Order: sequence, then C-alpha cells, then structure tokens
Amino acid sequence: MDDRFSEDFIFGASSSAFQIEGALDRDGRGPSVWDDFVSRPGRERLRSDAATACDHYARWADDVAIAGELGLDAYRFSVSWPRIQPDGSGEPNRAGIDFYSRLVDALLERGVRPFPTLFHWDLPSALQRGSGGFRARDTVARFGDYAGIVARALGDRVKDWITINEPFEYACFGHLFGTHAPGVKNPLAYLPVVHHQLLAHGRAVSAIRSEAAGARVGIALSWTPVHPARDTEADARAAARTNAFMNGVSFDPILLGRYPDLVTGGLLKPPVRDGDMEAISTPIDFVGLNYYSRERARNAPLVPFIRADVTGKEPRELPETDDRTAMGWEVYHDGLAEILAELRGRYGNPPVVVTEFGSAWSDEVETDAATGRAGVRDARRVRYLRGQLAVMRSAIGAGSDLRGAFVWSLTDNFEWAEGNAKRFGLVHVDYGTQARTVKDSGRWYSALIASRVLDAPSSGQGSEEA
Ligand code: GCO
Repeated sequence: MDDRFSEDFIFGASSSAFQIEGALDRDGRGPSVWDDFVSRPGRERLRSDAATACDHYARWADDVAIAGELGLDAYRFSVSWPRIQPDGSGEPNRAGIDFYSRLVDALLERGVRPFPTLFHWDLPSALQRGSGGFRARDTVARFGDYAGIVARALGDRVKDWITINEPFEYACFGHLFGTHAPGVKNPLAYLPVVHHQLLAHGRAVSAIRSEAAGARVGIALSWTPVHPARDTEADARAAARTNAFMNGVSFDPILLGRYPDLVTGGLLKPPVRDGDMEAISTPIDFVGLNYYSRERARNAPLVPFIRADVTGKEPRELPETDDRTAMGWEVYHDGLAEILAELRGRYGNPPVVVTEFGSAWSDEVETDAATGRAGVRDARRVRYLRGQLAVMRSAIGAGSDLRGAFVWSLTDNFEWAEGNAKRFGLVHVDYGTQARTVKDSGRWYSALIASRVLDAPSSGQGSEEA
C-alpha cells in the first residue's frame, strides 16, 4: 500500500471556542447556554474549569506559535457567537470581531490555513431564553445573519468554512438527554433542534458564499457506527434504528436531501416545510466527519425514538488499555473504514475532511533527567493516530476523496461535561500554570506532516511504542 499522503492533503488540528478560550466575561462577550449550564448549582468544578479552560483568549499568540512550530497545514477553531453578537442578534461586538481577525492574521503569517467553525454549541443565552434556541425556526435566520457578519469580517482572508459542529450531539445531549447545554430533557425538542440546525447550515452556506469570494464551505458531522449487541434480529433492527437517528439523521439530509425513513416513519417527525430539504442539501465543498469509536445497540422497546439501549460512548471510568481510552471508548479503527466506504458508496463519494479524530489518555509531564526537557510520553496516542491515519491512507487508495484530517485536539481542553479532566491534546496544558508542553504525539504528528509518509509501527517516528 502506498503510505505517502499527497502534498495537498491537509494535516490539521481542531479546537472550539468554549473549550479553550476562557475569558467568558471579557470584552463584551455575552453569556452562552454553556455558561448557564456550568453555572447551575452542583457544577462548581465545571464552572471553574470553563472560566479559564486553556486561557486561549489571552494566550492565543502562544498557541498559534505552537501550531506553526508543529507545521500544521491548517487549524480548525470555532468562533464564539456570543463574542460576535452578545444577545444573538443585532450589531456585532467589535472586540469579538477583532479577536478572531487577529487570530486569522497570525495563523496566515505562519502558513497555517484557518478553518473556522461558526457554531460549536455555545449558543447565545438570549436566543435560548427568548425563543427556545434551535427548537425555534426563527433561530435559523439569526444564524444566517451571524454567519454573514463573520464572513464579511474574515472572508477576505478565510477561504475554508465549517458552518455547524455535530447537530446530532447538540440536539441529543442538549435537548433529549439533558447532559449537555442547554440541559433540556424533552423528546419533543430533539427532531426540531436537528432540523433547524440543518436549515441554519443551509442558510449559512448562502450567507458565506455571498460575503466571501471563493469560499469553500462544509459542515462537521459525527458518525458513530452502531452494531447489534447480540446476534439477533431484534438487536439488528435496534442498531438500524439507532444508526438512522444518530448518523443518517444528519448525513442523509445534507448529502441525499432527505431524512432516513426510520426517522420520518414514527409519530414524532422533523418539522419539514416546503423547500427545507433543498436548502439543507444545498451543494457544499466538503463534508466534515468527526469519528471516535463505535457503539452497540440492544433492543429496548421503551426507549424513545430508537427503542434501543446503546452503549459505548457514554462517559465511563474504565481502566485505560491499548484498546480503551480514558473516555472509556473502544479503540476501533475499522469504524472509520466502514464510514469512508459508506461515503464512497451510498453517498456518492463526496469530498471528505476528517474534522475530528483523536483520543483521550491520562497524560503526565515528565522531565528528562539528561536534557532537563519536559515531555509527555503518550505512546498510546501516537499508536491511535497512526492507526486512524493508516485507515485514511487505505481509504484514499480505495477511492475516497479524502482531502484532510484534523486531530482533536491541538491542546488539552475543556471536555464538556467532563471538564478539564480528559486530555485529548497533542499539547499538554498544566491548568495551574497554563504551561504548554508538546507531547510525543505532537512531535510525531509534526514529523508526519513534514514527511507525508506514515511510518511503520516499528520505526516509532518521534516516539517509542507503548
Ligand atoms: C465532539 C466535539 C468535541 C469533543 C471531542 C471529544 O465531537 O463531541 O466536537 O468538542 O470535545 O469530540 O469528545
């Protein structure tokens, strides 16, 4: 197998505003649903973690310097909507625009392509309080206005855009399970929140294209393959329902212009109006794929929508092994191969960018006795990244139009309901001092970007095997 990635393959790293910036009350930023979520009683640690996170709002220049030193081709970050429009509508906050404008300039100066995501879950609180956020169709127009403002401000320099991150997770965890912001537990809200985010995506594609000449626009969708827990017909059907409600619910509208029949066949349906599916499936330049692991489904008739018990990616404190990460997630590289094959087949082989792949491990900073240099020997993360990239390399050989891959994440950061406890970064963050330490995986990734050749496990480029 050819193990070389082409010169125009994009090797990047990803992050998101609420997970790295801190400075929640600085320079006119308004509150988001995540500010509200972590401020509820009993979530003091989460609030404390989020208040500073990686202090990126103050240390952005240091982080851009690290991205440049690693030789990243691109850096995916997200724009905080409440920094741009504190109440989710109206005139832009100049300080917010200036922050992202400086960030873009600094990235470009270091030869790193900026890949902003416009919505990575930090919805302005005023929209949630006022209309119910993405449960309300009006938020589609609000998002279109916001996208236009950002594209007008940055579109002369930014050519690659991601509209929305993971509409499924925001709808499911935020409005069905209530385990993420805005902390709603209402089965009636799930499908409207999915649908209105997808509509908002379509609106933003138009707004970006009208404001930013030559823009390439995509969306970042999660795909978690769901397999039957047992070899039974009932569990196979449960897995099919779960795949439809978790994965097909966003990929099918965006790429095929329709929802899966399993999604529209029940009592509760997406609130589709004439013209909606055309707007949602407006042609895009790439589809972003976020992949981490697979799950298993067991038939459970009383569970809403999917009538299945699903296990695999719920946060679990399990012992870390070579095959199970600090999130309790199975290391399952074949899942990415399955997805890329489905994208080549069922979805017509669209241009794909893996907008997130990565793994959390319990990383410790050690100081080398001989050199005195601080480092993190994260061999399991190197092994994980190599395994995922080998699958990508093979998929390209099988015909996938795979344009790039972004490691989640550049630095350790605020992992939502897990706070700062889970570390996904290529760069370690000491949250007490905010010191950054490039991990072995960051050095390994940097060497790969330079060589474009995926090393064999034995060569241990940049790190010894675990
Ligand atoms: C997601 C989000 C990221 C997470 C990452 C690790 O995919 O859930 O885009 O914000 O932090 O995936 O869970």
